[in-house]
Amino acid sequence: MHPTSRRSFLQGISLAVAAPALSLISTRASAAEFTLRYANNLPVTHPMNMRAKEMASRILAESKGRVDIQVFPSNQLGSDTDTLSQLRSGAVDFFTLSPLILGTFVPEAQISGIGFAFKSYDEVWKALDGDLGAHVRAKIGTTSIFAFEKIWNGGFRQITTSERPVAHPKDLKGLKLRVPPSPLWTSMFKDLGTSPASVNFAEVYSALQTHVVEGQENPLSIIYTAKLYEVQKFCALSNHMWDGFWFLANKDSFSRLPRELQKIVADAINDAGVKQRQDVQRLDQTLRAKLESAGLRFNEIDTDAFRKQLNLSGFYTDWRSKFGAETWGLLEKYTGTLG
Ligand code: X2X
Repeated sequence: MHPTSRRSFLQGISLAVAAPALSLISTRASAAEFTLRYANNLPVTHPMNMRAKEMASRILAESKGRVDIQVFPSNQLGSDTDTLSQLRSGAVDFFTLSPLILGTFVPEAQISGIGFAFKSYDEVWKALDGDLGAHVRAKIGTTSIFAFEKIWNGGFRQITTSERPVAHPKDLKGLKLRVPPSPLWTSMFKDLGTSPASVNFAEVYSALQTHVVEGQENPLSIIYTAKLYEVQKFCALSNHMWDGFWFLANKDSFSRLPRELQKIVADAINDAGVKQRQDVQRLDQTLRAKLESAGLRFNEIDTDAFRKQLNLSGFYTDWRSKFGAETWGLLEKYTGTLG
């Protein structure tokens, strides 16, 4: 195809379709000895992708052009569920995924998502850089994939809705709420009284826009960069759970790199993750004002009532017995007694 006609052809189709085509063009142009594909679910403007871009440049420079990490944002290679399968088979080399969605493959990974467990980022990083994170990474490492040491930041999650504000568990009764595909998410929001629907992130904007669901929950940095405020009216500052992204790799793909290149890649990924944590933390503090001026209305919640509801429903006792005393104990080592 002639370059000009290709361009006008691309203009005629949606960006979501055009973007992978453009990325594939750059794959073919790569002169590197090792070309590896990194997929994620977030928009290019999110700190995850800004740091990933910087990380890929560093890897290209430090490897003297031998390793080219190609970044595919916004679920260009498929939904999270699809991409996890591709990562397991090696069709995708790297993927950042919520520990809770990874829970569909490695159940123990969900432990960091227990509702109202972490009270601060300080607690989160101590636990995930400490024994809790090591325990989860060891479980992941028994499969065809592994997680790099430093988990990336999703953030503390907040509930948004289109029809009514949420301040108390009674406001959630019967609410059609989108949750990511993960047993823990569904269980928690069932226990909080909603009617949860598992929807991959790739479909969330349109599910909200067409009112297939009435609400969703995500950190402010994602509500902002994915423009969810365009299709939601209210935001409850619930901080009901912290979520992150394990930076995952397919073991066979990674082991094809010579040792010295493995080190360059791992160091750059972990360093980028630590910087990305701070970026998201900073955004958490500034985005409320921006979202308010975009029309989103904020309120606080009655946190004790939410915790009480989860206690009464048996959420903590059920999940404690599912995870077992060892894994649960590693969480409580950092959060104090839960439930
Ligand atoms: O799917 C979501 O809501 C997101 C983007 O926060 C996750 O990756 C879990």
